[in-house]
Amino acid sequence: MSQFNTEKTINERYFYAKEVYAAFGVNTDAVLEKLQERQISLHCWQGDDVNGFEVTAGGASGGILSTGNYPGRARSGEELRADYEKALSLIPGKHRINLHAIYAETDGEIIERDQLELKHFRKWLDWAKKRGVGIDFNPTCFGHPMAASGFTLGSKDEAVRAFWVRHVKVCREIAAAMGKELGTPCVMNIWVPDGMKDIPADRLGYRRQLKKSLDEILEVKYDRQYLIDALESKLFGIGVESYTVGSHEFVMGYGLKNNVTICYDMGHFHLTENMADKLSATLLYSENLLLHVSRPVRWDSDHVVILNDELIALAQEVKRCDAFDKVYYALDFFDGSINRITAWVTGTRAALKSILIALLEPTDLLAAEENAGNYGNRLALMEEFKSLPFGAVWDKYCLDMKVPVGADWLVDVKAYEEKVLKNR
Ligand code: RNT
Ligand code: ZN
Repeated sequence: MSQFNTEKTINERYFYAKEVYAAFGVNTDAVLEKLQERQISLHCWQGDDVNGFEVTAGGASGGILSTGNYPGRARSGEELRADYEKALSLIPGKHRINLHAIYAETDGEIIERDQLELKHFRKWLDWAKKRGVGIDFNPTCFGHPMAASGFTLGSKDEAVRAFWVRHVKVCREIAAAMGKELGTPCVMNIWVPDGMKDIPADRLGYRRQLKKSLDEILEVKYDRQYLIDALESKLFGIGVESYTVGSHEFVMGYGLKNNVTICYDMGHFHLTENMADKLSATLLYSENLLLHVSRPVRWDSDHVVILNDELIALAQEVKRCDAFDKVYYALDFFDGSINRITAWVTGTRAALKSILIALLEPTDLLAAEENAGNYGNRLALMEEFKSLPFGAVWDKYCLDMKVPVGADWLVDVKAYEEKVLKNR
C-alpha cells in the first residue's frame, strides 16, 4: 500500500465523502452494498487475442482483429485461467467469465465445432465452480474454413448454413447445461460476421437466410433459468464495410418478436450515435438487454474500456431507468499491444467505476428540476455532480473488497509479468 492509501487515510477520505453525498440525500454505505451485486462478465478473448485453443482453426476473422504483440499471451486453458485468477484478484466484487466456443479443451483431439459437447468445457466448469463465478458463452462463427466466404448463418450455401446452425445449436445445449450446473443463467450471445465489402444486390436474401437459421436454432426451448439467448447487431467490420446481414434493425426486430435478448456493442453504431439513448427505448419492449462494453476509436476498434463520457452516460442511463437487474454488462475489447491483465483490470475497474458514479447520482433531484421545468438547474446540478468525491468511495470499496487501492495493483501485475508472463 502506498503511503496515501493506508486504511486510515482511505477511511478518513470516505468519511468526508459520505457527508458530501449525504447532503444530496445519497447514502454511500447503501450504494456500496448495491455495487457488490453488480457483476461484469469478463471476456476470455482479451487474454489471448481471440486465438482460442483449436487444433486446426481459430483466430479472429470476420472483420474483427486484435493488434499488438505484447509478450505473455495465454496459450492454453491453464495459462488463461491463471491469468484470469490474477485479474480477478485485482478487481473488487464477484464477477463472471465469458467464453467463446473456440476455448474448448479437447486434449489435442480435433473436434469439429458442430460436435462440441459440455465435456470439452469441463475444466472451465470445475474451475468456475471452485471460484464461484458464473459462465457466459458464445458460439464462434468466425476463424474457420466454413466461414471463409464471409457468410455463416446467413449463407446461401446450404452446407455452410447447416454447419453453423448445428454449431450454434450445440452451443446452446452446452450453455444451458453450464447454466444449470453453475446455478446461474448462462447468457449466450450469437454474433455472426456475415456481410459484404461492397454494395450487395440481394440484401433481403441473406437476411432471410439468417432469419431462417435463427428460427431453426431457437426451435429447441430451454429454461431461462439456465439459458438466456442473446443476439448482437453490427454496423460494419474490416472487409464488411457496405452491408451486415445482422444489422441493428434486423436484430431489434428479431429480438423483440422472438423474445431474444438484444445485445448492444458500444462499437457497433455510428460514432456520433448515443448508445445510452437506446436503453430506455429498448427496455420499454424488452425485459432485458446485453451490453458489450467496448471502446471504439474512430471505428469499431475494440480498445480497452476507460472511464469516458460514453461509459458514464451508459451507466447513468441504466440507473435512471432503474434497470440494473435487467441489463447484463459484458466486456468486449481486445488489445494485444499492452499487458493483457492490465487491459482486463483497467477495463473492468473502469466499468465498475462508471456504475458506482451512476449509483451515487442524486437522480431524484435531477428529475425534480426537470419536471419543474428548471432545465438550467438540471444542467448545473449535472455539472456539480461531476466533481463530487466518488474516488474516495471507490477506494473504500476496494479496501472493503480486499483488492489493491488506487494504482497499487500495477505492482501485482508487474510481479506476475516477471514471474509468469515473461517465461511464456
Ligand atoms: C464482433 C462482436 C463480437 C466479438 C466477440 C469476440 O464485432 O463485437 O461480440 O467481438 O464475440
Ligand atoms: Zn461485441
